This record gives sequence, C-alpha cells and structure tokens, in this order.
Amino acid sequence: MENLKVMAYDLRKDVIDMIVEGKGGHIGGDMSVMETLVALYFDQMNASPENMDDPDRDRFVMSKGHSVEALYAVLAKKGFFPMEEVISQFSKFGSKYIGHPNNKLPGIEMNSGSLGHGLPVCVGMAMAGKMDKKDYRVYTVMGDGELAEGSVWEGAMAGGHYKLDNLCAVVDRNRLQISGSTEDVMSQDVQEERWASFGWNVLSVDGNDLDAMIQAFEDAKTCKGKPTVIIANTIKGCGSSVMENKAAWHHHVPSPEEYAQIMKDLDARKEALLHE
Ligand SMILES: Cc1ncc(C[n+]2csc(CCOP(=O)(O)OP(=O)(O)O)c2C)c(N)n1
Ligand SMILES: [Mg+2]
Repeated sequence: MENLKVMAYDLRKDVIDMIVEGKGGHIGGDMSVMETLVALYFDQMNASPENMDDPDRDRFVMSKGHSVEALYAVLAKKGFFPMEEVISQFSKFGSKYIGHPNNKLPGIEMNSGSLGHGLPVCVGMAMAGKMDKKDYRVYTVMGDGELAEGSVWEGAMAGGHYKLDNLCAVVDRNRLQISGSTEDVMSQDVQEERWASFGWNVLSVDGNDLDAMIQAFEDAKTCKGKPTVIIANTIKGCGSSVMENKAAWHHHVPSPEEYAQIMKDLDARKEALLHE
C-alpha cells in the first residue's frame, strides 16, 4: 500500500513533465484526482492491457476529460503505452496524445472533454451490464464544477431509477473550477442531499487519502440496489503549496523556478510517506 501512495506522487511528477513538455495542461485537477485513479487502476479495477477487449472488463470513463494528463500517466504506468512516449509527445502537433481523452488510444473507453457526458454514458454501460448479466463494474470521475451540467442530473436520475449498483461515480470535490470557487460560481454544498434524493448511496471521504478511497470503493461494491457516488474531498494542485488551492493553476505551465520547487515538494511528500 505504501508503494501505491508513493506511486501517486511519482505519477504527479510524470504529469508535471508532460505539461512542461507539451506547454500546457490542466495541472490543478490532475493533481487532485491522482489517488482516485491509482486506487481504481492499481487496486480496484479489472482493467489492463491484456484484457482491454474482454467484454467482462471493468469500465472507466474520465468524464472530467481535461484531467487527461493524470489518466495518461496512470495508463502508461499500467502498461497501455510507454511513459517516455506520452511525456515527450503530449499535446504536440500530430501527436496521438492529445489534450483530452480519445478512444483511439488503448485503455480509453470514451472520448471526453465536453463536460457532463461521462455519467449518462456510464449509466448506459451499467444498464448493458445488467441486461447481459455481466459482473463488470462501471466507474466515472466528474469535476465538482462539472456538476453544473444538466446532463449529469439526468444521468443521476436514471442511475437511481434503474438501481444500477454496478455503477460508481466519483466527484473530485476540489472546490474550484475554471474561474474560481465552485461555491461562488454554482454552489455544490448540498450535493450529498441531491444525490441521495436521486436514489444514490452517498459516501464522502478524503480523496487524497489512498486508503480512504480504496475503502470507499470497497463499500460501494457492497451496496445493493443503488448506484454509489463518492464525494472525494480533494485539494486542487495537491502536492505542492506552489499549486494548491489556486484557481490560476487550473490550466498552467510551471516556470523553471516553479518546476524546481514543485519537484522538490513532491519528493518531500514522497519521503514523508516512506517514513510514516
Ligand atoms: C461543456 C463544457 N463547458 C466548458 C468547458 C470548459 N472547461 C474545461 S475545465 C472547466 C472547469 C471544470 O471544473 P471542475 O469540473 O471543477 O474540474 P477540476 O476542478 O477537477 O479541474 C471548464 C468549464 C468544457 N470542457 N466543457
Ligand atoms: Mg473542481
């Protein structure tokens, strides 16, 4: 388990390199979502390069598609494509590693980036699983700003109505969206009640605590007759005080000085984990 926690920090470093190399990227949300992705791909999901065409594989959709750099880092670590290749080619002209997920790449189930579409499509995947009597589970991650999209709530309504207990959604609750605080732009403070009213099992945990995320995914599996939403309370930019909780770091390329400090901070967090 300690290794996975450290891995989440190593993958953050890969993301920073990707963004510096590609001269752009949604850095803040990549940092906040990392433990969610590590928990899913390295502990929970039955999804690997070996079984990506298997009808029984678990499905994941990165609904907040702008956090593609974090997804690329995790998929590369999992062996779907080489890490060096994605770092050196990210967002470059003619590259296949473009700035939002596309399903021509191995391991990516659905194109995303236009917010609000992941959950409704995952509802369909989960319904198909039930109809086909398959055991696979369906996962998606949304941003908290993304919850302003009406289609999210149509998906929520259908997920509850059809009692899709094979569906688990995560909200990366970092309290910031593109232009500032979610509470200023479109308040999300009552979202637990909203999800519950649509018939969902609602869990709220520290989303940058890998143990807590894994436990939440385990709890979701035991809940029958309802889909689960995990409100993952995270820190946007998690990993360095240079980036943390700063709206300006939603999309940002670190300067050479910022880069040096961020890498130092990420190494310090890793060290602290190793001596915990
Ligand atoms: C439909 C749609 N509208 C606008 C955007 C532009 N956009 C990209 S990221 C973003 C903010 C998203 O904030 P949040 O969902 O909280 O993501 P996070 O904080 O995790 O980065 C917006 C508005 C988009 N991608 N799709
Ligand atoms: Mg957010």
